[in-house]
Amino acid sequence: MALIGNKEYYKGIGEIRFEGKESDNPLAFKYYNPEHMVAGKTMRDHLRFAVAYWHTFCGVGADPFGPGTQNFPWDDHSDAIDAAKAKADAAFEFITKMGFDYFCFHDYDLIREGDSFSESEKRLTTIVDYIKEKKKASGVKLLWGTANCFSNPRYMNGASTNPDFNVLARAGGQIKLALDATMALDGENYVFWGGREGYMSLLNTDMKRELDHMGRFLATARDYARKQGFKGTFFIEPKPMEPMKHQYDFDAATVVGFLHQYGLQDDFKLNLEVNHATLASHTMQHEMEVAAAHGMLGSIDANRGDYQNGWDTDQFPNNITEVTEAMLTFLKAGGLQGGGINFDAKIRRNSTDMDDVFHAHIGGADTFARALLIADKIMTSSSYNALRKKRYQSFDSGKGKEYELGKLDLNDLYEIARSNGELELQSGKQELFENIINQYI
Ligand code: XLS
Ligand code: NI
Ligand code: NI
Repeated sequence: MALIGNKEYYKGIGEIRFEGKESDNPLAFKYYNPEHMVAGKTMRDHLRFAVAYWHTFCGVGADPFGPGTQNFPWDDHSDAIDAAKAKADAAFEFITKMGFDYFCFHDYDLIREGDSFSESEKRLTTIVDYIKEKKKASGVKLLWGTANCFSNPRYMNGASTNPDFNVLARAGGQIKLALDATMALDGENYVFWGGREGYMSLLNTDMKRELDHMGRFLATARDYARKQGFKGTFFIEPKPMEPMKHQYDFDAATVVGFLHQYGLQDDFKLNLEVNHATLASHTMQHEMEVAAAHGMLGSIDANRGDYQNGWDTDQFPNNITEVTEAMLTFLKAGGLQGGGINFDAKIRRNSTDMDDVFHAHIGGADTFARALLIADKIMTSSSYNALRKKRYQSFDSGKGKEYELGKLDLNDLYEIARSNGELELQSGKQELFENIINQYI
């Protein structure tokens, strides 16, 4: 294995390999077999797993009731650059051992922000150069980069939607640097998650003006990156709330409308996150269907919520029914457009061993792999597709077909209604559909 730094952080753990579901080795994949062909592609090419830098190498488990519980050896360095390099060594060791192809980052996951804008810029350049080398040596790629425009107190009233223009400009400066870093690392996409783009109270908010500012801001960022030759896709990651009471990128349908309103629809697609879907009172499958219906199913942030709690718990995925339903939509849509499956998930605060994060990613990858296999079986061997198609068969020929082609007006419908008389009820057969999913699991 290609370790660049000489220190090994995840001691005693080798490369995680596929051993099949009969294996009792906890540090092996049971379902994720990267080279296995499903629906014309390898699992690796379908799923394009990515590790989220922020949770896996930065998140120490702090919560509102207590400090972190993880003791990351790379955090021991007092010098920001030493700490960032050590963290990058650990990150690339982990990603390589997992056998994943991708990672994702926020600018200040890579290195601590400096005391001034120009100090931060200097630090970012230094660590990007270092990571460039790590990428080259390991073959690990960047699925997407993004900027953290939500943690620093200066963004407490928003970044591109801040009522103070100078804060908006500061965010613009930061995003320019984050785009530069993403392009320097051959990032395949760039994400905007509007963490504080929303409001705490409408009483002090001019919503229309803030939306206009956000639309213009995204266009400005796009124009800059395109001018530098960036060919990748921009993703918006919807989330309805948290940290704000209300976030403008509420859900997939809201964002699709917003992108069209501001002329961004040709450059932007969606990065959908399971726990954000559930916070918006949707299923992940719903969000994916909406995105796919508009040709905007770009990428996935994989995790799960807790159905008894109402916040973004970001747990690793393990709900096979939920993920299977999502993978049905995934296959129907022909996969993701440019993106991959990023584990935007964190281990629990009381998971404190260095191997816990391996168990977490193995479980997440196996859940997606297993769901992909099941969904493919459902699509190819069950009556699922035929049953679904049959519900719409009245549109396949005759008057239904004419209607779809736009050939009937309201008077035509009136005539058909009159001559039909009363209609027989057509069952939706939901329980049968549910049983098919269960049968193939
Ligand atoms: C937070 C978001 C965040 C984005 C990237 O809820 O999921 O982690 O994925 O800024
Ligand atoms: Ni996310
Ligand atoms: Ni999230």
